Amino acid sequence: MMRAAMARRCAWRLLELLGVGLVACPVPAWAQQAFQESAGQVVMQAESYDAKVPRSGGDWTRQTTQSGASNGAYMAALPDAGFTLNTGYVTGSAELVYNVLFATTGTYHIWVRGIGPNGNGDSLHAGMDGTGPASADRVSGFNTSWKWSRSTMDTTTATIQVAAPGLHTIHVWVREDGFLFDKILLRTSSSSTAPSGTGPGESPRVTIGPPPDTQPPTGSVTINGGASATNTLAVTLQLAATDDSGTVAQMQCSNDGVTFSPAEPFQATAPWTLAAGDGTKTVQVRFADDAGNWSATASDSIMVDMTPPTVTITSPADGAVITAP
Ligand SMILES: [Ca+2]
Ligand SMILES: [Ca+2]
Ligand SMILES: [Ca+2]
Repeated sequence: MMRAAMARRCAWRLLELLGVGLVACPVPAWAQQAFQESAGQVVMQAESYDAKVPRSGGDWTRQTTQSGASNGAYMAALPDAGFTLNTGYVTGSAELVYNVLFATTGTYHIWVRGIGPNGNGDSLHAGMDGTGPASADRVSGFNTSWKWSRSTMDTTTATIQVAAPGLHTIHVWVREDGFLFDKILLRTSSSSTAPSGTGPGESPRVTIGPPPDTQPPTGSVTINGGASATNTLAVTLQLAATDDSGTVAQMQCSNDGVTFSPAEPFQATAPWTLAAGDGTKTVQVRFADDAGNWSATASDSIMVDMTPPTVTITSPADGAVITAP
């Protein structure tokens, strides 16, 4: 799986290097790889993005011509055609996405290394989990040589809140085209001392499996193909169930909804014995996926009538003597 993911990343990079008009890398429902935050810090090369989304005619383009970039490469907001977007950038500006596995929660200070070639190309927006909070927008304070900045055009420095550990996405959007974005560093330290030079090395990447399956299957049961009545307690159950991410592995049946049969492998049809006696009988069934999540019960009912009809002759009356005409 990891090799496939790496191959896919490489294929995207190759397309980009070949100058093919790169389409948005699909953002997976769960990330296969992520940068690993540790000790309250995570560092990403701008060019090590996990996904890239061009918007409004602009895009982030990998370049190597400007000397002094960390890792020899950076992402340029191009074309430099006078684009500026102060609000609505989440859906209106070209975007870079970084998967990060956070272990440490709290406030992170955002440091960006970049170049603003001119006053109309020296800012960007940052955010987390697909949102652009006001605390991280309008990051600025760059000049015409590589510089780390966490300043914003507002009264505060750039921060985001990581409320829960686990996988999050860090986002960067174009605010002004022409900006050269080299590296991003997030740290819980509020120190005003910028990283020196090209800053610390890029954080390691870790592979993350899919999230655990917590959603039980949903299913249904039909007795004797939906017949309304039967004259025997031996019936056949038709069963159907699906699961969101796993497979339907087991099932249990019950005549009272309290005591269930031992769990058995799921099957589409199964013999079953109804509770003794005539009357309406209900069978309840529940299903489990291969992660052991049991569903709510599904049910079906059938009328049981095992008593043969009684034949009573009312005419001619009992004892009557019929004489041939
Ligand atoms: Ca510009
Ligand atoms: Ca770089
Ligand atoms: Ca499931």
